[in-house]
Amino acid sequence: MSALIHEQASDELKNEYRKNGVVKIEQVVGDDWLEKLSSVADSQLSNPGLWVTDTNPGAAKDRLFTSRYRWETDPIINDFVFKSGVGGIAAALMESSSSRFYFDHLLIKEPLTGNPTPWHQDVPYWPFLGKQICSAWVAITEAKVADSSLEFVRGSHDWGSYYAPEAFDGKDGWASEFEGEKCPDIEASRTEYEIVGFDVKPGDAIFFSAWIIHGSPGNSGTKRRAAISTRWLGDDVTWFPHAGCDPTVADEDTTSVTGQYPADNQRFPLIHCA
Ligand SMILES: O=C(O)CCC(=O)C(=O)O
Repeated sequence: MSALIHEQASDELKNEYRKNGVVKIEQVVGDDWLEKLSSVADSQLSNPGLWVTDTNPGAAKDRLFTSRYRWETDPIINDFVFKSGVGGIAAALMESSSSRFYFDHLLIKEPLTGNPTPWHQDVPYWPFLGKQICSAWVAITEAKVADSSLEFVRGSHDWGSYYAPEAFDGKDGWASEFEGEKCPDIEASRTEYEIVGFDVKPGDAIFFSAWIIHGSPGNSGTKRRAAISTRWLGDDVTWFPHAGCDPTVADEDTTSVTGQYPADNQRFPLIHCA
């Protein structure tokens, strides 16, 4: 099934997204995309790009690997961003007339990876403000909550919180320049929160607000867990560079002006417009 079929997300899905901050949509992309995305995962693991986190370079086990911002140079990722249709679904769920693209994020956990993805909110990592910011996390492989899939604190996108970003590999990187409140230790007090997780099959997508608290365990399974998250900006978004945010696109790289809508077609291309 093609993502274009979902472009006008149903009212039910929009309501669920508005209320919970997250929805899963099955079979958003088909085998043609999955084959290409798997080949990108393989080639990134052996020949990583510029913006990489890698806890165990070269290893086939116990390795958390992420690679960001490949869309400008990798033709498969570029095609996926412009042609897969996920940007249209993102706009529909955010109830935005448009979506601009921010960046792509390949996320791989090899078998028996210890590193969890820490519980976090995305928006403090990024140089934007606005309620209409979301991710489309597309599963390239199967993933189960028990082993490696994503979990969310339902409704936390509406808490009005803005918690400090934390590096996925636990190291002191750019995120540590942020000064602010830490995300509560959700893992230590799971019963105090309404946690919802999603088992996924290859091609399923989880769309979630950049404000929702989410995380994942390592990978206790025996197979690779791989996904690609693409990041989408809606009508109400403004440019907000700040200390501790992702340096892939910094203030000097864009024509965007602080406090204004980021109409920079080079850096943040308009992918969907009603
Ligand atoms: O795949 C993961 O474990 C983390 C994904 C995530 O945090 C994101 O896409 O924002």
